[in-house]
Amino acid sequence: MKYVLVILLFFPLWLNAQVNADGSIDTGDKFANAKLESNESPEVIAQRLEWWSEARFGMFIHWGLYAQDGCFWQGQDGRSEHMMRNLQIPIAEYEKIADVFNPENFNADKWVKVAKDAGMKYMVLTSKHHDGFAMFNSPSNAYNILKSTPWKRDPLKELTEACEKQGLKFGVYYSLGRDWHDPDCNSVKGWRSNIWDFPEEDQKDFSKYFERKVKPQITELITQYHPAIIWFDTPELISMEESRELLSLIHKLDSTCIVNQRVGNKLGDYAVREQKIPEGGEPQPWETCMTLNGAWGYHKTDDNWKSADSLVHSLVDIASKGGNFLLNVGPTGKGIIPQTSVNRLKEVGDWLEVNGEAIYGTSSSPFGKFPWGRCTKKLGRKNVTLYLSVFEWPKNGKLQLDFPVKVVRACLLSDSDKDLKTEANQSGVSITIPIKAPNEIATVVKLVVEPF
Ligand code: JFZ
Repeated sequence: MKYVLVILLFFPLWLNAQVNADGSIDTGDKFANAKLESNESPEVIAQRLEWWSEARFGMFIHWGLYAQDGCFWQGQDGRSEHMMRNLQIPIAEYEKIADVFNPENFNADKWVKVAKDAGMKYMVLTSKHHDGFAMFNSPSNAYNILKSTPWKRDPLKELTEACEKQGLKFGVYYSLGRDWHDPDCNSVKGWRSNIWDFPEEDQKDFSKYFERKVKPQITELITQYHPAIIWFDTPELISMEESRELLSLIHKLDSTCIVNQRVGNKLGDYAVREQKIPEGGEPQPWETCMTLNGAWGYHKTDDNWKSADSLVHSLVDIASKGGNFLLNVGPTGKGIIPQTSVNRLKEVGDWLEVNGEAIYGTSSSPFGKFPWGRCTKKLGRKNVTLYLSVFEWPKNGKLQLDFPVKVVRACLLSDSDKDLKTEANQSGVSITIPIKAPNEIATVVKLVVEPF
C-alpha cells in the first residue's frame, strides 16, 4: 500500500525527472540545492550580476527540432522537448527532422518585440538542447541549423542583433551533461543518455565529448555572439575539474559573461529554481524559470496556460524575495511564438507599464509575505520606498501595514499625483485606499518612509 502511494505521489514527475532510490528527484544537478562555492569574491560576482539583478524579468525560449510537429513524431506524442528520448528515436531518424526544418516565419525583431512588450529585459535561447542539435553556426560540429536544414539561417545571430537594436540582453542555454547525439555523453546509470543508439554505456568517456563538442561550441558561442549569459543545464557527470575549466575558458574570453549554477559542482554566479518559487527566497542570487503552459518546447496539444493573474503574482512574489523570473515560450516549427503566449505576456507587460517601478531595480522585502500581497523596496538617498503589491484588495477601504514606519508620502503607482491618507496606529500604519481595487490583478501602493 505504502509502495503504491509513493509511486502515485511521484508519478507526475516521472515524465521529466527520474526518482532516485532515496526519494529525491534526479534533475541532472546533484548540487541543485547547495550553496554556491565560487572562488571569486561575492563583490566580483555582484558586479557581474549588476544589470541582471536590476532586470528581474526575462524570456526563456525553447526552440529546436522537436518543435517541427509540436513534439509529435510519426503521429506519436513525444510529450515534450525530450521527444527524442521519450520515443527512443534513432539518430538517423531524428536527423531527418532537420532535413525539413524550415521556419520561414521566423522574425527575430518580432520575437524580441514580444519580450520587450512583456516588460522583459533579457532573453535566453536554447543554443543546443539534449538532442544535441546546434541552433547556431557551429564550425566544429556539422549537426547544426546552418549545415543541416534547408533554412540555412542563423537565429542566434539574428536574435543577437535584434536584442542589441531593441535594448535587451541576450543569453544562451546550453545542455551540458545531456547530449543524445554524441556517442560519449554518458549519465548516471545511463538514465539520461542515448542508450538506444549507443548501448555501451561503460565505454563512454565524458571527457572525450567535453573536448570534442562542449569546449569548441562554448568558444564559438562566445566569440561569435558575445552572450551576456550562458545558461547551462543538466551538469550530470561533469567533474569539478571540468566545471572549473569551462568557467575559466568562458571568463578568459569574456569576464562579464554570467554563468548559472548548472555549470555544475557548486560553481556559477547564481542559483536556479525550476517551476517553483522558494518559500523564503534564497540567501544567494537566484532565478526561477517557469513554463507558460506544460512543456518547455512547443507542444501542439498543450493548452494548460497559466493566467495573467498568476504570472504577475509570481513575478511580484519572486521580486519580493530578491529573485529573477525567467518565463518560457516555445515557438513553433514555423518560427512563430504561439498567440496565447503573446497575449498572456502582453497582459503582464501592460501591468508592468504602470507598475514596473515596483519590480525593476528593487530588492527583497524586509517583511516576507502579507495576507494581502507582497512588498518590494528601494533605498533612496534620504528615504526608503516600499512598494506594496496588493493581490487581495481589502473590502473596508483600509490597508494595514503592521510595521512601525514614519510615512513621508503614500500614493498608488497608477495614480501617483494623488496622495493617500495614512494614519499611524498601535501596530503600524493604516492607509486609506479606494473601496474598489483599481487593478484586479494587483494594485501597487507606493509608500515612502523614513529609514528604519
Ligand atoms: C531541464 C530540461 O530537461 C528541460 O527540457 C528544460 O530545458 C529545463 C529548463 O531544464 O529539465 C530539468 C532540469 C532541472 C529540474 C527539472 C527538469 N529540476 O531542478 O527540478
